[in-house]
Amino acid sequence: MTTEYHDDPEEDSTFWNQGSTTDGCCALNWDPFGKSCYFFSNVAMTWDEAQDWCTGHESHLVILTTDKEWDFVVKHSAGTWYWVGLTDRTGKWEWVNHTPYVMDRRRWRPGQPDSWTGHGLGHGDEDCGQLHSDGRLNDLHCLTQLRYICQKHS
Ligand SMILES: [Ca+2]
Repeated sequence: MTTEYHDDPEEDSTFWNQGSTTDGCCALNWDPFGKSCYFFSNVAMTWDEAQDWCTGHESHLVILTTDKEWDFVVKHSAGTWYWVGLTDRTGKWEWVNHTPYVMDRRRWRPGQPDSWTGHGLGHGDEDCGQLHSDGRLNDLHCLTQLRYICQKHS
């Protein structure tokens, strides 16, 4: 006797909803949240190399706008340092899509950003934004090798 599995509409809808329509579909190793997919890297590289990697994968270094996005990313990044898509190389902090960053002190570690120059990494101060292990921001020299978070709009 054959099963009626394939004729059961509930089974079908369960199957189709597994990707979750509100979260969209994400590639393997990319995590869905809201209308985006996020990639938390396991390897470390400079800020520019990280942004190039993201761009090569149809994404960009993560842009954090809403409290919900912050909560999601901080939860997934806890305990590790990651590059995010924030830099003040042009003289003012902005996101990688060139939208201005509105300074929000509660998102930064105490005393940061400090544009520190004692990093020993050569020319310049700290111009690139990093999510610290405590979920708050710090500025680091862009040549520092860190893991990174890419964001892709699904
Ligand atoms: Ca700093």
